[in-house]
Amino acid sequence: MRAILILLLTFTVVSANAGTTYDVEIKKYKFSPNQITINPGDSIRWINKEKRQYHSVWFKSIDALEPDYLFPGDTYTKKFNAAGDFNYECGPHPKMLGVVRVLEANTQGYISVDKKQELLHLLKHDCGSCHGMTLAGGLGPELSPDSLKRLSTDQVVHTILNGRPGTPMPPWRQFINENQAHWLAEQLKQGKTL
Ligand code: HEC
Ligand SMILES: [Cu+2]
Repeated sequence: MRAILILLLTFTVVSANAGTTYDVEIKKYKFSPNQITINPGDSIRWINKEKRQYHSVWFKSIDALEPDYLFPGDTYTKKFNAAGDFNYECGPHPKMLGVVRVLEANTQGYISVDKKQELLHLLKHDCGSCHGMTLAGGLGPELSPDSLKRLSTDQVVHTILNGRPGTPMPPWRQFINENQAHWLAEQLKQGKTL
């Protein structure tokens, strides 16, 4: 059971490294979210969710020509390999603005909003498979601010990264780096896991 879990996780993480695609909706003359932070190699897919209105996604600093209009239901996908902040707008409605922030590869110490969401998702689904979906306990103990009071943040980080040998608690070092484990430990200790 543990082997299967690790196998599944390996697959998820490997496919994430090959580039993740994030959706941005176009609705009511707005890009939503209008600011998104991604890693190099990730892609954004814009989806026109309007009932009637067409729009475009135009990176004037990258694309000399405005790309085709997106009619309701149309999508437009763009991959970002270089780090930097890339502003875009809608050709027909220049007040519709957005920005794609592409991080430096291997940025240490900084955890993007999307990565944080990914970690919270992992917490709910993977940690939750043992600790309970609401982290109230299962095969593994409850993970609440109260139950973790007796452990320092560093001890929680240590447990996440190395597991508890001789118990079902597996090490997560392969999937979660030290910064990320630290951030997760803080969320757990503060009960900010939703
Ligand atoms: C395969 C089951 C399993 C999974 C998956 C799992 N845990 Fe655990 N976890 C346990 C068990 C069992 C313990 C209790 C170990 C012991 O007896 O000391 C534990 C203990 C812990 C503790 C120490 C709690 C305490 O009060 O001492 C923390 C913190 C923790 N896990 C966090 C996590 C996080 C974060 C994840 C996901 C990244 C995770 N665990 C995934 C089974 C699991
Ligand atoms: Cu528009």
